[in-house]
Amino acid sequence: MNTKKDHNSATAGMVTEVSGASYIVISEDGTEFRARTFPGTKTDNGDTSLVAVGDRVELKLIETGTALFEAVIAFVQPRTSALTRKREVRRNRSKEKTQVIAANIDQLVVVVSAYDPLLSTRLIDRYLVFAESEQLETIIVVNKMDLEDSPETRELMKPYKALGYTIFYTSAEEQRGMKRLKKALAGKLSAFSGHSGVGKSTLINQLFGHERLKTGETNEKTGKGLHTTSNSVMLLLPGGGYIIDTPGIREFNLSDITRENLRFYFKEFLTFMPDCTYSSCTHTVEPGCAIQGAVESGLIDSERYESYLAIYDSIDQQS
Ligand SMILES: Nc1nc2c(ncn2[C@@H]2O[C@H](COP(=O)(O)OP(=O)(O)OP(=O)(O)O)[C@@H](O)[C@H]2O)c(=O)[nH]1
Ligand SMILES: [Mg+2]
Ligand SMILES: [Zn+2]
Repeated sequence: MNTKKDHNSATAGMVTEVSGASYIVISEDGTEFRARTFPGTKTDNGDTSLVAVGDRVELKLIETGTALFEAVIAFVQPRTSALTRKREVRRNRSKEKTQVIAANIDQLVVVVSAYDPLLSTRLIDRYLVFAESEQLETIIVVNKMDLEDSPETRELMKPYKALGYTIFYTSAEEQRGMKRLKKALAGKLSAFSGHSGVGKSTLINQLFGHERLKTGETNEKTGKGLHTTSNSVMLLLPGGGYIIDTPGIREFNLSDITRENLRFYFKEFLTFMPDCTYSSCTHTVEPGCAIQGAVESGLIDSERYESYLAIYDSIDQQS
């Protein structure tokens, strides 16, 4: 058992759970603390969430006794990355605030299913654009392979393999491919994301070998209502590494992706772009476009290019 540190001593840790203004912080030696912020909490992270799941923080421990909190957060370390979403400011509905869903993520795990819902490469491409724009490492998990293990499924994934993305074929139902996935998650902070129903929660429960997501919502230690309204939880994997189940991409803040910078997030475009006739080429309709040329000669996958056009069209020109 871990013993609590001395009164008033400082310690460092990572936020694994957020519930309103209270946080669970796990210290480097594995001790869990209930913590809160206070007016003196310092950060250089700008005008976003003060504290988010995944944040590395410095704690100042306080006298516990019967108090609900065991520590205050003195300092929030600068974030290496932040998955964010836009939220209306409650008192001023026309205003939006950037809310951090998860900080310091090492990799995005894009989960799709081979069947039910049908595998959509358009959706994969949207996730990859987002991951590239955030400079996140990405792995793709094709789940429910027990339902549809056809050559077509692997054929659809070929362009992604060629682009260097790691792909795992799994069946959470039949526990296939789980060992390799577990290995890829070890020692990292990973965010799971994907369409509803693809099996994210089932996969995560399989990784734990028991139903962890439900128990994650109620804290075994305190047994208090503190965690019932929790909206994101980071789970420590038995083999090391943390995972977080995030909302789908519709919830993500994509406002940094514009018609002008979208081209850079299709990484196979980069080598061809300098050869376009017009330096301002949007790679949509221009004559002498090297991207369109590469698509025609099969050097760029035509489905990927279709995704580029679809995302391009979907981006509001004003934003
Ligand atoms: N056949 C089969 N069914 C699966 C597999 N993985 C999950 N399912 C089923 O798919 C359904 C959805 O799974 P969830 O794990 O809840 O999906 P999710 O991605 O967490 O969905 P949201 O929480 O809505 O985003 C459940 O009925 C699961 O039992 C699998 O590998 N094979
Ligand atoms: Mg789920
Ligand atoms: Zn072009």
